[in-house]
Amino acid sequence: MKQHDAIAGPVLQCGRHALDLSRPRVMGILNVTPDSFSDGGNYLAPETALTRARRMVDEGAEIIDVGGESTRPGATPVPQDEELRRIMPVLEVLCPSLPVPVSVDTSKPEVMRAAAAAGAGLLNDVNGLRAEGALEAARDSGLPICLMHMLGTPRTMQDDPRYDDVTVAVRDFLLARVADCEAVGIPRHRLLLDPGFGFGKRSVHNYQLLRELDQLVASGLPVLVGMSRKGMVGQATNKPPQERLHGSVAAAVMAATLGARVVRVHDVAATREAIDFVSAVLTGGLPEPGRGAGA
Ligand code: 7PJ
Repeated sequence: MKQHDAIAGPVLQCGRHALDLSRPRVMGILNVTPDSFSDGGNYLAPETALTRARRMVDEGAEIIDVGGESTRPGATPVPQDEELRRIMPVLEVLCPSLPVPVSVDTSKPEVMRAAAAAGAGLLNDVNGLRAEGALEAARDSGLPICLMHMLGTPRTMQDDPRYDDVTVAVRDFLLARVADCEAVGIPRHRLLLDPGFGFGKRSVHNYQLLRELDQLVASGLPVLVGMSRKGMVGQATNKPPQERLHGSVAAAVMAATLGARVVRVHDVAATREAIDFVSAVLTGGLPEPGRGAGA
């Protein structure tokens, strides 16, 4: 990769925050789904969410991704009112308080509208704006949008997914979604693309997608990836989810090296350190304005 490729990059306007993608950024995951050991009703209190989010920012997260609907394989959909009840109190505290944009992991148009009104900085839709009304809600928000590829729905996606060539299928799908976005008036400079690791893919598909990530990067749109603690990491390292840190960091390093601009992770501090090293190599060690050179 030529040095100028590594340091050129768009600046996304995420509400009141500008997000410079001239080097890879870390998105910290903040789940506000109910504690799986309880019977529900036990959501993350906004103050607890703020403490967790602030800690991720201190560790180097430059986006916080808030999600109120589990998209794990086999998960059943959460009704809209329920999703709003989970995330809105958290967004109302986080959006005005954090020094970084808050992204909202949702596929529902009404949740997108409410999130934008509460000051969210980015919409992250694992369904690629395919729900009825989602394109329009995303357009009206004025926010950047991450379009992700998923085969099927979270409930069905791991039922025997098949592809002729997964990289071609994912790229064609995402570019068709970009065209659909442009057709309703969402300019491409507001879009990010995500191959959707683990969403309707076997490990062999996930590994090919990562190996060939440069083909998605070649679209010219910034690429976001989420592999943190996923099955593709566990499959290679033979570790349960809580012990997938090192494999997840390796996945983030590979993605950043191949040109990904955002990595969505649980373990911010470790990922940030590794990604800072990748950035240093790609930029030839140019210090980033506003950040300690660490020399
Ligand atoms: C992703 C996501 C991902 C984007 C989840 C998990 C499952 N959003 N939301 N990309 N994964 N954009 O974190 O294991 O890969 S939820």
